Amino acid sequence: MSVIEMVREEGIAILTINRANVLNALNTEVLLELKKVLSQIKEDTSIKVVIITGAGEKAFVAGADISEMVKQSVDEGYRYSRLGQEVLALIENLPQPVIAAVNGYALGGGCELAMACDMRIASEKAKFGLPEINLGIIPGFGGTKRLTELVGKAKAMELILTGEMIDAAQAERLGLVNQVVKADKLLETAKTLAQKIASKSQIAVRAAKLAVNKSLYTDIETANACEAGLFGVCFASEDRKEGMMAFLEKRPAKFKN
Ligand code: CO8
Repeated sequence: MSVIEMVREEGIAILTINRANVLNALNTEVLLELKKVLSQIKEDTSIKVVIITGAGEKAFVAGADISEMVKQSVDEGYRYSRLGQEVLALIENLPQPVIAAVNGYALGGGCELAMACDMRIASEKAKFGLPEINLGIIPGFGGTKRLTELVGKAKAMELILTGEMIDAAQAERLGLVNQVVKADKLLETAKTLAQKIASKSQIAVRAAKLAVNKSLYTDIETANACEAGLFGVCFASEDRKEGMMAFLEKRPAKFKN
């Protein structure tokens, strides 16, 4: 059985990281497989939204695979870190929105993976943390930047410097997750969110994701220029005409793209 399982439900692709016996720890095989699957999804316009979750009851992903890392040379560790960063950038830059359905432990590289997704729905059982400091290292898959952006410097510092875990309710209060739900409602909630997004104009959805992402790493003038360009693309679309006509005719819009 593959370490990444993909199930398609209409326009939604559900990816499950499948190494439950080691709490879905990310080894090189998982990262390379994720890279392959995500590269295929990127080109597949029939997939409108992606959900990423972990196999089993206990973990989303409990981090990079420590038993693999312990054997790595400095050079191998560097390349491993760059591979992880590349995969997470692929998620962030995927045209389709990506939802993390966090079913349990999201630690270290697993928390970093969840943070690279556009939204996070967490089960009540989920736990988040960047415990790398306890291993004598620091986050290596972009976590210092993404956590700081999501929760602000002081809390990011506290979590990174103590390595302590927080529960789903604390993660929600910090703005690290969008919503916390009962464990047995997790996938259903993620799918409902995905279906809602999949029902919109996909030109507008992709433009919105790109505009929000670009705004994070640039100044307001550049962000506004980028937004205006993407707004123009939406404005030129058939979906824009349909969306506005449907409003005026008091009926649901039927988007084509
Ligand atoms: N890597 C490898 N194996 C793991 C990992 C992991 N990250 N996490 C759990 N496992 C394995 C355990 O070794 C155990 O295997 P076995 O049954 O063969 O003994 C199995 O999964 C079940 O785990 P536990 O028995 O430990 O389960 P518990 O319920 O007692 O504890 C915890 C659950 C608290 C999640 C615990 O497993 C734990 O602390 N795991 C490690 C968490 C961690 O430190 N994660 C961060 C790793 S470092 C990282 O992610 C860096 C990312 C950037 C890398 C940059 C590259 C250089």
